[in-house]
Formats: sequence, C-alpha cells, structure tokens
Amino acid sequence: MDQLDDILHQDLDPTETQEWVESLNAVINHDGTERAHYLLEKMVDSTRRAGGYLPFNPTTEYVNTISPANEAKMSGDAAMEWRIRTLIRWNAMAMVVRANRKPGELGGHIASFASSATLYDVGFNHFWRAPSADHPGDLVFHQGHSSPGIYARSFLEGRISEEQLDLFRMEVAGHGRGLSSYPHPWLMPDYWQVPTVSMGLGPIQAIYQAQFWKYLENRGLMPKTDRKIWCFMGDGETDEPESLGAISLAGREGLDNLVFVINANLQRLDGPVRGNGKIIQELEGVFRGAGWNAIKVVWGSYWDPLLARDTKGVLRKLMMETVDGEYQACKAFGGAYTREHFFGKYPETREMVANLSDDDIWRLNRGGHDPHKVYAAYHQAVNTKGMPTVILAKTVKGYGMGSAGESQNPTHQQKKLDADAVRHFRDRFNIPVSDEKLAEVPYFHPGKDSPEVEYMMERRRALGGFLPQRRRHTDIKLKAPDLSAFTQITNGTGEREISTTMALVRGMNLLLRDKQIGERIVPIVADEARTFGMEGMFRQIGIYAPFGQKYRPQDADQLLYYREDQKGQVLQEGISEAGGMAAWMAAATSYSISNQPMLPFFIYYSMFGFQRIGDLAWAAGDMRARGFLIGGTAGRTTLNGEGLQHEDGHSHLLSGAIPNVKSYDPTFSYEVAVILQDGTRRMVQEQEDVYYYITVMNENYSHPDLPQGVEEGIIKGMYLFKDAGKPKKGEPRVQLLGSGTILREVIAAAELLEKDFGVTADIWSCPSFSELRRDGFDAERWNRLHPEAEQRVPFVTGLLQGRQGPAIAASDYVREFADQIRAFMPDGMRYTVLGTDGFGRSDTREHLRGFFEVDRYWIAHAALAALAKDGKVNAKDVARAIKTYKLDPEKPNPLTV
Ligand SMILES: Cc1ncc(C[n+]2csc(CCOP(=O)(O)OP(=O)(O)O)c2C)c(N)n1
Ligand SMILES: [Mg+2]
Repeated sequence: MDQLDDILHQDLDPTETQEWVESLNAVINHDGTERAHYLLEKMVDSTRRAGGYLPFNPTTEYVNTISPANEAKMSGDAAMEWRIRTLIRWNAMAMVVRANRKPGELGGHIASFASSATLYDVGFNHFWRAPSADHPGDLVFHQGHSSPGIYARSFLEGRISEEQLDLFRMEVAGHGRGLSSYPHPWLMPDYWQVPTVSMGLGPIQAIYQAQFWKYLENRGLMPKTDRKIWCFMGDGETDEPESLGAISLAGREGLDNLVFVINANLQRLDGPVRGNGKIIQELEGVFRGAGWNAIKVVWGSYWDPLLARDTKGVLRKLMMETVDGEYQACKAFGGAYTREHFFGKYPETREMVANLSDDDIWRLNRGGHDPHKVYAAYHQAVNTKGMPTVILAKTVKGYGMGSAGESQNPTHQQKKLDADAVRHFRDRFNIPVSDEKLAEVPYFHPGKDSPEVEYMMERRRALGGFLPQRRRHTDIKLKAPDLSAFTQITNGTGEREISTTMALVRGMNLLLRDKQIGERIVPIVADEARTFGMEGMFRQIGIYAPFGQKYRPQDADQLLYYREDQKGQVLQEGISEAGGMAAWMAAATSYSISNQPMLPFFIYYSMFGFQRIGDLAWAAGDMRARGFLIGGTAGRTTLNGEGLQHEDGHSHLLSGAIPNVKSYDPTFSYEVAVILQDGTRRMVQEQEDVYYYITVMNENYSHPDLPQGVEEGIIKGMYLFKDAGKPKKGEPRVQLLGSGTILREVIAAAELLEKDFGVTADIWSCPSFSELRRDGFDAERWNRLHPEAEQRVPFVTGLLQGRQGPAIAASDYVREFADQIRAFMPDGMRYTVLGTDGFGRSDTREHLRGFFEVDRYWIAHAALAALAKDGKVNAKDVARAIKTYKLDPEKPNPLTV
C-alpha cells in the first residue's frame, strides 16, 4: 500500500462515516455551525465519559478558517487599492535602496513590509479609525521593521515629503525632519505611538493596553466603545517569551478589543521559522488553547477552485503534510518546482494542476496577499465578541523582490537592490517610472489630485483622519495637590518607627483622596501588595476584576478583605513583573493614547525591576510614559533575609541610564513626600515627558520633620542635613554623604567620629546621586562650549565648595552609584565612596552592612583614612579605628566572595 492508500483506508467504515458527515451537514444547513459544534462537543464528551482517550486537538486543517461561502465581501474598489498598494510598495523599497546608496551603511528592510503590505492596506483602507470627535480611535502596533511601508503611505497622503523620505534613518542630519528607523515616539512624537521593534514588546504591551482600555471603561472613566487594538508581529517574533507569555490573560479577560495579526512569512532573519513544522498550525493551537479566536488566512482566492474540487481531501492532506521549509522553497523556486515537488506528490493533486501553466501555479497566492481574504478575516475579528482574535496570515517574505529576495533565506537583510532587481520590481507592480529614470530609483507620487490619492484620502476621511498620529498632551487639565496636602508624611513620626515604603503608601493614599487626581491613580502590583503594606487598598478601592467577584472571599469577615470589583482601582497582575510593567506603560501613556491622564504606581521588588524588565523600561522612556515606578524592599543590605537573588544593589545604575527617568533613593518620609508632589506636578500638571523611579525600604525608623527650605535640594538630589558649623582651628572636619537607609549609618558614623576622634562632620542627604550627575555633566559641557562666559557651577560643587575636609559617601548600592558625582567635587576635595559591590546574601542588616563595609564603623574608618591622606590625622588614628571598631584588615573584598 502506498502512503495515500494508507491514509484513505484508515477509515474502518466509510459508509457509516459518510452518513454521519451527511447528518452533520444537515444540522449545519438547518441550524447553523454553532449547533453542529455543540453536538460535536457533546459527542466528544460522551466518548470521554465512556472511557475513550481523546487527546485535545486544538488545530484544524491547514486551510482558511473562514470558508469562501462565509467570507464578508470587501467594499471599495479592489483594483484601485491594488494600484495604491503597488505605489506604496515601490516607495517603501525606493527609500531603503536610496538610503543604502548613500555613504554610511544606514540599513533598512524591504522584505518584511513586502510581505505585509496587503495586511496593512486593508486595515488602513477599511478598518482603522483615527481619533476624532466621534470615536476615540484604534491603536495599531506596527511591526518595527515594516516602518518604510508606513512612511510610504504617509508620503502618498502628503504627510511626509520626498525630502523626508530621503532622510530615512538620518535623524541627526535631518534636524527633526528625519524619519526614524523604527517606530519611536521619542523621535517622532506626533507620529508613532508605540515602540515595537524590540521583538516581543509590542505583543505584551498590546495585551495590557487592551486590558487597560477595559479598565478605563469599567471604571467609568471612558465610555464603552468598539475601539480596537491591532498588534502586528512577525512569526519569528512569536518565539520571544513576551510575545506569547501573556496571551492567556487576554483569553481569560475576554479582551475582544484586541486583534493580533501575525505575519507568517515563514521566515525570520537567518532562515525559516519552523522549517520542519508549520508555524501557523503551532500558533493556532497555542492561541486557541488560550481562549482566542484563531483565524487562519492561509490560501488566497486562486486556491478556492482547487480546494472546491478536493472532494477526497488529498490536497488538504498534502497541505497538512508539507512543512514550512518546503513551502518556502516552492515560492523561491517557482511554478515548475511547485508542480513537481508539491502537487507531484500524489496523482490526484498532480492531476488537479495539469491544466495550469507554471505561471498559473506560481500565481496561486497565499492568503495574506489576498485583500479579499484579509478583509474577511478582519471583518470577523472586529465582530467577534467576548474573546480576542489572532489572525494567522500566510505571506511571502520579500514578495515582489523576485530573485533578489523572494522567499530566500538572506532576504531579511537585503537592502541594496541592483538594477535588474529594481526593473523587475517596477515591472511586476507596473510602476510608471521610465527606464531612463530607473537607475535613481525615484519616488513616485501620482499627484495630489490623482484618483489614487483621492481614494486614499476619502478612505481616511471616512475613518476619522490619518494614522499613525500621536497626541502629545491630554486636553484634560489637572492640578497636582500642594505639598501641604502631604503633611501626614512631611511631619516627623516622633517615636513611631516606619519605613519609607509605608511613607510612600501613605503618600499614595493621600493622592487617592485628592478630588482631581484620586480616581486617576492606578496602583499596580505583581502579587506583592501585602509585601508593601498595601492590602488596605484592597477593600478601600478594590482590585480590578473585569467580571466582578464571583465568590465570597475567604477573609470576607476581616476589615481588609480581598475585594475584587469590576470598578476596582488596583491592577493586580499576578506574578508577572513584565505584565505589571506593561500595564503601567498602558496607564502611563493613556494621556496620549486615550486622552485620559492617569498616574500609575507600579510597586515591585526592586531587584525584579530594571534588570528583569529593563527593555520595557527603556521602551517606556521612548514612548514618553509618565508615572511612578517604585522599587520596593530596595537596597543590598536593607532587604536583609532574602539573599542573593533579592537584594538589589544596582537598579539605580540601570534606571539612571534611561534619559528621561528621574531616580531617587530617599531616606526620610518627608523626602518621599517632596518627590511625590514634585513628580505629580511635573507629570500630571505640567505634562512633562518624564517618569520616576523611587526606591523605598522596609526598615523601620523614626523620621524627622521636613526641615525648612530643603525642597529644592531634595529634588535636585542633595541638601545639607546637618551643618557642623564653622570648624574650630585644627579641628578635623569631614563631609559625609549618604542616601537611603545607609544615610542613617552615615549619621551614626558622624557621632562616632566626634566622640572617638574629635572629628566633626557636615552631613548631606543625597536622594539622587543620579540627578546630581546629570546636572554636573550638563554644567561641565556648557562651560566647555562657553569658555568666555561666566562659568556655571554644578549643583553639588556649589554645595560643597568652601566646606572643609574630604568627602565620604555611602549608600546601599554599588560604588558606581555614589561615585557618579566624583567629577564635580570641588578642587582639592578628596572623595571616598563606599558601596555594596558583590553578591548579596541572607543575614541580619547589621551583619550585611558589616560584610559590605557600609556600616557606621566602616564609614568612620573611611573618613579617618581620608583625613590621614590629607595629613589631617595620623596613620595611627586609622589603625586605632580599625582596632576600636573591630574591623578585620584581612577580610576578603566582598566583591569576591
Ligand atoms: C529583541 C530583539 N531581538 C532581535 C532583533 C533583531 N531582529 C529584527 S527583525 C528580526 C527577524 C524578524 O523575523 P520575523 O519576526 O519573522 O519578522 P519578518 O521580518 O519575517 O516579518 C530580528 C531577529 C530585534 N529587533 N529585537
Ligand atoms: Mg517572519
């Protein structure tokens, strides 16, 4: 028996099978497919109950999910849309090729957009609404490296000039008119809304955007509408954990405002995505399993007659058996190859195409290139209720590039087409560019009044305006509360001991009570609300639950019970820092995307922040997010018991690298208050595109009152906490600096120094070494460029100038943190920095601070050592400190153990 017989004879009783199929068809015709589905489920259920082992099969045949008879018909002029698409294709190609003929290796991609042009066009022409008076607008996440195609469309619409197309990837020389390589709101703030090119970040952001839109609706902050989020991604991109990692959330919460479009061109950068399998089938299973509506758009209309004739299912079987690597080869090698290697496998399929020429076989299109199939899929997607939709569209990478790249493994990076390839492209898409001009690869614009442009404009008018477009400011004006609203935390705590985490949560509670801003606060946790003492919010403002609380919580009789509510304000994202961050980004950009200013607080273990989800944090900077990230239980020695994986000593280095993040490591409750108030004012009231990172600790101690006049210093990063006054003659003096809880060790060190060595100290609290550094470099740069002007004095230099003695800084972070200000020490002031370099470990705070050499004894010792170097005390004094404070000189460097 050959292989075909094998398949066809698996059926033990074909007549019986036929009867069942006919009955089912009768049900479909009479009562519809849903009824048929119900009956099938019942039968499967009965068989299982009878003991049958029926493995779950989440995939369907390798054909389109929507049968031709069920396809919604596309309105509009398909021929015209094809013309427009060819012009977009041409201009997208031209901008990349022209860019790469210039010196400078500017790069760019042709093949990806070539594969997805139809997927975008159908959306732009028929589905995606811009924000307007009538509609809040859809949101599209574009595949990052398809940007040339989006620019090419805007060029035809007259939004981008020819000069700008020639400034693709020339954002410096372009002086604000250059076009970003990829979608970057930071660089094109009126155009791109969401950064996507770091693979995986688009999909996870899209899911949490969709959740956040429902949140805004359920909380009554926005009306319920049919607005949608469309997220495009590559099939290769789905390998990123972020791409698929949150899809079950979308299924669980029934996010029917979300549509994923996966451009399955079967290739990624190096080669096939699943050469030995089928990516579309794999993804269908994964998404269906997660509760998504999966729509496969595998085959274009030219296949319909063949499939209609496939009564025995041989073609379908062949389609299923063929792996992606082989499909890719068929498109790369053409019609004759496909006849031989694909259809030739079985006599029935060979016969099917006997009457087709090789060219006809070549023209058998993939679904993602057929606007009618794509339209039908989009139509179903936007009309699907109660679940998100994924569209799995099969396409050809480098479509139209011919032998220069179509379906070829290296095509991803093909950016320099030679003359033949350009000619082929022109001919294939019938672009009216003459032979003489071809060498320049000129842009082609049919004219403002051409039927093509008029058609495009009419379509966009009907859909509310141009896309992409980004809103810079929200129309909703809000006023931040004054500092006087925070007296509860600017006042000292007296004998009571609290942590900065508690101060922060109190600050949030005060903001929650604010008439204007209160409802716009979005507390976000990744299953750590209790860790940070926020469980009071559960009852007070509720945990967001899209379908409400369907059970009586176990702790219902408690004061602070676990209250879930459809109108809940806390976003509880479960154990997913990436999810919490993506939710925060959605809330933090809501001012732009939904014209709704929100002030999110994402509170997490600081160790699981910037280092774990740093790429999202970077994207948040790009997209001009506004909100507070709170690194809880921060500090290498302050989070005492948890050990190496938990104790953070470097998140500030990471946050400090993001240009528009303001990072703070406060010690006292009033510092937290001042930072909170100022951040709220800047982000919500002034609408500045910055976001805040504040580390808070879990160590309890008493907090003093807000001293007079220190607000500016707190915000700029440093103020005098204790002035030792003018030193007496011969009195050794040091400048002690510190941040976070280690400032308290610094304060204690000052006492030791005075008591044991007669050394006095000015004490500086430094809530932001990172801000001090930025200010310092800014002044230094300005001075270099303005040599004849009065020279600026960096803030930190100004504070320390005229003070005596060496400066010693200590923090709960690695040395680089406090070392950031070394360049701005006044001339002649020695600077010693202590920090917590090395792996954390579990022990008491006291032991850890001894181990990392940041406790009061080590600080006092470092101060004496610095004074000795300055000739202000003797080496003997230093040795005495070592002895008195029982420091072990042979102790290994904590970095190494
Ligand atoms: C996180 C990350 N890793 C790697 C890359 C580099 N990169 C850009 S495109 C690409 C291949 C994309 O393949 P696919 O997702 O299938 O998209 P296609 O171009 O085929 O549509 C890679 C590896 C990136 N942009 N982001
Ligand atoms: Mg791909």
